[in-house]
Amino acid sequence: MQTREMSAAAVEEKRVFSGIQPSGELHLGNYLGAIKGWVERQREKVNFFCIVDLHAITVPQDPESLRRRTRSVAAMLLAAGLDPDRCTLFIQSHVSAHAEGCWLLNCVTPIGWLERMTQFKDKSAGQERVSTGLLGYPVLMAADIILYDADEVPVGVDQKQHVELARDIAARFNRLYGETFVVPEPVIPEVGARVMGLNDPAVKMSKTHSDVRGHAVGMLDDPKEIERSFKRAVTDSGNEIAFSNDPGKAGVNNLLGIYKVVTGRSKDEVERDFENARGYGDLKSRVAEVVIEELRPVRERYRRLIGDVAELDALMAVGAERAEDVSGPKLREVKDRIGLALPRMAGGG
Ligand code: ATP
Ligand code: LTN
Repeated sequence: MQTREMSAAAVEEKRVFSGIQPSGELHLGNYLGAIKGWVERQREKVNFFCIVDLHAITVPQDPESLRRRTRSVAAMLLAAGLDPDRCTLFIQSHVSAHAEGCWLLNCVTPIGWLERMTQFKDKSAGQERVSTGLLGYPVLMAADIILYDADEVPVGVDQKQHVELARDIAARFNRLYGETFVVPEPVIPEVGARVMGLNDPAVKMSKTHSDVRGHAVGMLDDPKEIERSFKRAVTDSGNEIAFSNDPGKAGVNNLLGIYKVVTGRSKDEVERDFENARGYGDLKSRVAEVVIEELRPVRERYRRLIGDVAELDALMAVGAERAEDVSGPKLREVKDRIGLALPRMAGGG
């Protein structure tokens, strides 16, 4: 069981919460920036990982494909190495405390805090209709995190501002109603924090652009496709293979960054690996090779898991129950603090 009561030793352990949207095909950026780190963390911390389908519906979704992708992400996370015996993996909409907690936190969150969020500005720009849910997105995210008293929130750098907002909301609630929530910390991986598009290294690799040819490497792409994507990757007209902050060298920097996270080597070791490389062509095929080998077992496990929907659904049900065991009592505490939780009469009176 993944609760703090698990054992005396676990009491001292940090609690971790993170989430991923079932909003498109997962790509190498999601894998290196988030999922791989989650898999590594589960050895040492108490972890909650959530497939955030309620976040996905802040923008229009086709119901059937949302359902299919939610299962697909569950299978992908398990295939990548999340172990239900070591972490609590669940689907957000299975645990009603998230939506309910979001409402309670909405009522202590100034609207100006939300209007300032860069993701809101980006996603709402140029849209004719923007849902209230899109504005409230970070409040739901704060509920996700603080209902579990999470100490750490591993996210890509693009989500740091949202975790900081969750800190502000937790601190504000604590000030208004007394110590209730742990104030969480964002944890940003050093490299892999931002994997860039292969077609345009100035733009982060993202699900939103993954149908653009050559932009993303899908976690389920077969070796031939992966090789093709890397061959087409945009670089520069030079020939120096080294890490660099020069925007003109962003393509090579991105390729080296990917190689570094996959192999777990240091920057020096990576540069040494390419000392005798024969130009960018060689760099691209060696990066493709390590990515292909990294994703091969994930793809194979995924195929087995997605073939057994009943087993997958059963695993998600177990995750939801465990998540409820933690977030349910917290939600009751919050309602009590606010003055909502009058005892309910037996017999529905
Ligand atoms: P969207 O295009 O819908 O914004 P996304 O591809 O950015 O989606 P999310 O579901 O928002 O993916 O992110 C899931 C996790 O993957 C988050 O922790 C996020 O920071 C991380 N992540 C997403 N894209 C990248 C990337 N290019 N590099 C590193 N990490 C990333
Ligand atoms: N907004 C995040 C997903 C997300 C999340 C969370 C991450 C929803 N709730 C709680 C960490 C903790 C994203 O789009 N990557």
